[in-house]
Amino acid sequence: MKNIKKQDKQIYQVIQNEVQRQQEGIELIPSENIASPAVIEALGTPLTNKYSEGYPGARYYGGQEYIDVIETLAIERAKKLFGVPYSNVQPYSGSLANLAVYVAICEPGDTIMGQGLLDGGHLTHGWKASATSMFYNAIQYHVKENGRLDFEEIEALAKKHKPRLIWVGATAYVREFPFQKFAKIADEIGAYLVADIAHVAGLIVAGVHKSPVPYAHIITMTTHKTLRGPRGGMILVTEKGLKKDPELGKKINRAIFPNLQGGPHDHQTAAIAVALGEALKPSFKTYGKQIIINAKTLAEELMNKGAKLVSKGTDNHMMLIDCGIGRGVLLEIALDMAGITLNKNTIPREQASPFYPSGVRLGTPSVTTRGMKAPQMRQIARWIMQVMKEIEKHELPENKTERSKYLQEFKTIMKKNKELTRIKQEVKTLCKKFPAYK
Ligand code: DSN
Repeated sequence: MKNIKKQDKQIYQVIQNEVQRQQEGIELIPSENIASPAVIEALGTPLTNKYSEGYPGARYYGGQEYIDVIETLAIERAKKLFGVPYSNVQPYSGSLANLAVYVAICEPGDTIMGQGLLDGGHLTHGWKASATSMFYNAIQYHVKENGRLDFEEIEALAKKHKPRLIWVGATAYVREFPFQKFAKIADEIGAYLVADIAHVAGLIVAGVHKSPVPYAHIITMTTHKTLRGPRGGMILVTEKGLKKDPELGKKINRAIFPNLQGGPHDHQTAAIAVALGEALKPSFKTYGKQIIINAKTLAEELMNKGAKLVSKGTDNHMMLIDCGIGRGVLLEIALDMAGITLNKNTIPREQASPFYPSGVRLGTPSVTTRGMKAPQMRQIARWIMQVMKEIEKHELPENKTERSKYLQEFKTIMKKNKELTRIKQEVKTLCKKFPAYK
């Protein structure tokens, strides 16, 4: 970063601080990962200077001879990796990929169905705060008390409301998605089944979770979660999708550009191509397997030590700890002070609110990338439980107006907590042995 250092010391210093934070801390946010140096290099190239509205071979501006090669490589690698006939690698991120699906296959006002946000679903699957529920008639399905999808409800809702589109996929769901079961319901009512595999794409590529390709018509994902690429999104159309509508690929292309986006981010496309190249290597399968081994080990150890896990474990890369009503935020803050990052999250049947929820969400994609295995997972579980003990006596005020001030005071108290300072030092020592970047 010699040029930033010379030209803009302020930004240089903050970037350095953030890189140091990533190096010295344990990242457990399950939607985050550590992109490879090659991916980061591709992001920092002059490809960012180019405008390329359109698609390879059919652009609106000149000078595309190399950009076309890059985007074609990304498209072909995505098709090969997932075994599909069609891919679009231009979505700026997952939300835009999902919005493009609506634009491609629905009319405004159509009925759609997705997993509710408080039950682990994504905003763009029709949650009330998302534009998707303003433009479409969104029906939300839920999970049962045990945290598993409620198929009786899903089937009943599908038959009653006959949605045009059914989403399968989530941001906070710890079990494997039974794509086949969803397909049976969707096929019966003639709905499009769209699998949003943002969280589990890397697990599917590694072969440790079943692929939705035989069952879904369309598949969307982000490229930066378990897939370990740069930030970005992708849309795939399956053979099943093309059978339902041979124009589906073209409709998706049109929905991304010109309906929703302008010029693609070519530096991002190059970085996605690099990441897909990495995911095509056999070593990525080993990585995906290890993510799950690590998650199961971490979950077991947390439960052995008394933590209450939603659904009593995990099938994937993440888990949800039920911390008690409204207590998730306290654990997030205290762990931050100990150099361990995760996020507060709602749990099924949430009794608090999304802003002060009862759970935390954590996962293993990043720590697995760093090379950590079972012994480190057990150590992380011990640290989490120690931090939980430190916050035992603290309570979020019931009066909502007092909460923000209380949390400021709580942060100050936690900053001075000797146990947290000690853990932070131990975390740093462990992280040195498993560098995020060498
Ligand atoms: N923000 C993502 C996550 O953390 O899961 C979902 O879009």
